[in-house]
Order: sequence, then structure tokens, then C-alpha cells
Amino acid sequence: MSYEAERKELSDAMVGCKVPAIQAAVNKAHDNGMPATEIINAMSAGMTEVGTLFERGRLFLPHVLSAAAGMKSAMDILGPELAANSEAASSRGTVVMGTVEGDVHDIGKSICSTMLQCAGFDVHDLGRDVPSQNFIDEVKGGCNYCGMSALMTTTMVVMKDIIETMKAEGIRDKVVVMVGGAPVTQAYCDKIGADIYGESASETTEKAKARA
Ligand code: B12
Repeated sequence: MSYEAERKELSDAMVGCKVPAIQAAVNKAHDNGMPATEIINAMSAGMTEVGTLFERGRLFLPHVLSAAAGMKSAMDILGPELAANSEAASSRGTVVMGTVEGDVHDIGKSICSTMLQCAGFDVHDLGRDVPSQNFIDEVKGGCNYCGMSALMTTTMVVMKDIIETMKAEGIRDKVVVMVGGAPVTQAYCDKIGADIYGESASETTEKAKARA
């Protein structure tokens, strides 16, 4: 099934920026059998549209915050299905995930964490605005994947600094470094010497599984 109508309703509800309407659209799509991962992808597209409208001055901060709250509440609704479909019989690896220092955007990072967890990874999600040293400490503590999220051009440089510190401390080869967030690209990933660039949570999960 293509779930075209549900996709549009989810995206429209996100752009409407009202939590009850977002929850209603999620429940409806879920009841119609749309898989949780597809619902999340449709909502992410809606959130990107919210971002564009915000940039154009057509939506304001309260709208963005409300859409973000709607996205988070959808993860609560879909959590049980994601957990039920989890491939977590045995761990594929241990991942430290976080949004880099100076950056509080955590919606996309949290979606990636949830999907990685459901794919069988043991995920240590450190949250947002994470001090760089904490990523390093987790890798030293045994994490074999390190996922860093940055949503601003001013904070994406922190990823490079962390990779350089890993090299200086001799731990770079022990870890698969994953980078993502709206301004991050495959070219940037290659430039700073990371291993995986993920444009979406599903792409991130597939690429991480391929390295497990
Ligand atoms: C929501 C939002 C906020 C919310 C954040 C709420 C939250 N809890 O996250 C609030 C309102 C708090 C906020 C604050 C600010 N924001 Co803001 N925000 C956004 C907005 C509109 C959407 C971001 C989002 O959630 N997208 C939806 C998610 C699902 O997508 P995503 O994050 O890209 O994640 C997907 C992929 O990228 C990938 N991914 C994500 N992380 C990772 C990690 C790994 C390892 C991998 C592999 C993949 C991966 O998978 C995800 C899921 O598919 C963007 C606009 C945009 N176009 O991105 C601006 C935007 C990022 N914000 C911006 C700015 C400037 C700010 C503020 C500085 C505003 C201000 N003047 O105060 C502050 C930041 C303060 C700080 N120190 O961080 C700018 C950044 C510009 C720049 N310099 O690059 C943007 C681009 C808007 C703009 N053009 O002005 N913001």
C-alpha cells in the first residue's frame, strides 16, 4: 500500500503545528496499518516543511515548538510498535548518540536513536548540547559506534574536532563514526573523515547494520 492520503494528512498536520491534530493523524495512519517507520518519515518531511516556512517568516517560534512537541508525542504513540518489531535479540553493537555541544536540536537525533535501538543496537543517548569529552569517554568505555548530530552550520564543526581528538587519543580506528543533521552532507562526512552519513533515520540504520 502506498498510504499516499495518510502521508499527506501527516504532513499537513505537522505544518498545522497543533499537537492534538498531529496525534489524531498519527493514530489514524497507525489504525490504517501504515508502518511506524513510514509514519515517522512522513512526519519528518512535514517538520522540514515547518522549517522552511519558519525560515520564510510564515511560521513563528511557538509553531515550531508545537510541531516539535507533536513529533515527540508521535514517538510515544509509535514506541510500542517500534519495540514490538525490534530486532533486538542480540546486540549488533553499542552506539553513543548525541547532539554536539552548543546545539539543542534533538528531534532527528532522537528518531535515529529509537530506530537504531529497534534494529538491535544498544544505544547510549546522551541527549543534546553534549560536551565533546563525553563522546570520547563513551568510545573509551566500549561504544563501537559514535553518532553525532548537528543542525547548525556553527556547530557541525564540533564533529570534526571530536574526530581529531579521537585520532590524537589513538581511538579513531575502534569506532564507526556516524554524522547527520540538516546541514551535514556526504561531502562533509568525507571531508572530516567520518564513516557514515545518514540523511534520514532509516538510511542511518541500514548503513549502521551494514557495518555490524
Ligand atoms: C525545530 C527547530 C528548532 C527547535 C528545536 C527543538 C528540538 N527539541 O529539537 C527550537 C525552536 C528549540 C530551535 C532553536 C534554535 N534554532 Co532551530 N530549527 C528547527 C527546525 C525548524 C527543524 C529541525 C528539525 O527538527 N527537523 C526535523 C528532523 C526530523 O530532521 P533532522 O533534525 O534533520 O534529522 C533527520 C536527519 O538529519 C538525520 N539525522 C539527524 N541527526 C542525525 C545524527 C546522525 C548520527 C545521523 C547519521 C543522522 C541524523 O535523521 C533525522 C531523522 O530522519 C530547523 C529548520 C530545518 N530546516 O532544519 C531550524 C534550524 C536548524 N534552527 C536554526 C537556528 C538558528 C536556531 C536557533 C539559534 C534560533 C535562535 N535564534 O535562537 C536556536 C538554537 C539554539 C541552540 N543553541 O541550539 C537554524 C540553523 C541555521 C544555521 N546556522 O545553520 C535552522 C536551520 C532554521 C533557520 N534557517 O533559521 N530550533
